[in-house]
Amino acid sequence: TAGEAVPVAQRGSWTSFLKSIASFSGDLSSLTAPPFILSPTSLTEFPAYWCERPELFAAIADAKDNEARALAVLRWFISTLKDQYTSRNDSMGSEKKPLNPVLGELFYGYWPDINNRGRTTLLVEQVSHHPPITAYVIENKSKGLKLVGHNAQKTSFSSGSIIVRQIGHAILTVSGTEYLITLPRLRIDGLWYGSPYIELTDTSYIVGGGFLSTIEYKGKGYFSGKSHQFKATVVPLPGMGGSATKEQVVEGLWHDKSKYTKGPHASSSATESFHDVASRQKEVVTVVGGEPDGSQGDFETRKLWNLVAKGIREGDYEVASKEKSRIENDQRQMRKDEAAEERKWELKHFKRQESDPLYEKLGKMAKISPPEEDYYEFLANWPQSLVSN
Ligand code: HCR
Repeated sequence: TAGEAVPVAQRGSWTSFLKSIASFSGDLSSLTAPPFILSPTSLTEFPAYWCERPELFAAIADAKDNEARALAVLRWFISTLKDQYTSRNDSMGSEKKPLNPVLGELFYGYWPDINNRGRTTLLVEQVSHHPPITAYVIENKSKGLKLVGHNAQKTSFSSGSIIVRQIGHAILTVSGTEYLITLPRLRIDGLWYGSPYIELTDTSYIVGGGFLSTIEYKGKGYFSGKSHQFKATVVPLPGMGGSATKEQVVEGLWHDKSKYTKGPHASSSATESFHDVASRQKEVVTVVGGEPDGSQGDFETRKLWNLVAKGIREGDYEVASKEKSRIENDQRQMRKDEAAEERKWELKHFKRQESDPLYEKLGKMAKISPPEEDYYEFLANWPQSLVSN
């Protein structure tokens, strides 16, 4: 039946929410949804998912050659998918609708240096409200690793599911060598029952350092009868002097285990394991305020949404929606004032650039479309509180 997981009193509003999604194209995040599906977390916190296994990120820097590094990048990337796309199901019972960040919203944090893996810092800024675009940087300075990216979504509705095309890309720099990372497409299923979950579809790429990884995503009933399947093919790029001449293939479940199925590591009778996500606990980021004394400023996500999040967590939706309206009205007023004074909101940490030469160069090697994308250049201005902590 419709809305099995929907509280009886909210079934009507859930049905009308689904109807509005079905007849809607554009910015889903701005639609009002019934309380049971609201998450107390803003989208500006999501880039932390890129590094909840900080030792796998650090391991990229320790790889001995280009080929080992390509595999280390792939292993780290695959390890982030469980956190990116299934963690709300684990913590809240289903995928929920995140808080829609305001322009200029900020999120700062770090993962401590443990066992010589180095300290990793995270900085996020909401660089656009309409459409929502989030820019981020994650850096492990002592290992020479930096990930800079931005993220937006284009949503559509197709046979009962929401299809989310991710716009944007990330560039990973490993001591001067760059890797372009593109993002998978999402299908949100389970809407009818009121318990949405994500399946990844299509293909994403990692290209750089002389290698190309092509990652194909499939749901139930394709490569096997299980959800969250992937197949990644790693090949040396022509003319890049890669040591391996043959392709390597890794197959498995991105939220669980995967193994080599082709290439030198798969040659023994018992194929070697590539990765087991659950073998390690994930490490949640430690949040740090960006003010000089380490406290949070008014635009820092946990302070900004504090009362809304509390209302959602405690089931006090009246407080939550009153506070949410207050934040939205403040924003509208700020935009009006800016227009009246003929000025524009200034980003704090990023500068938008029309095109990204690295995306174009690396994307061409893998025939990635679109051939061009804009990007947000990080201004290298980490808050002092984060660097010295
Ligand atoms: C689609 C989504 C907002 C975007 C979220 C993204 C794509 C953001 C970047 C992260 O790296 C990964 C990520 C994971 C989330 O699964 C995805 C969200 C899932 C739902 C949300 C919609 C805007 C809300 C739809 C409303 C439904 C759940 C009722």
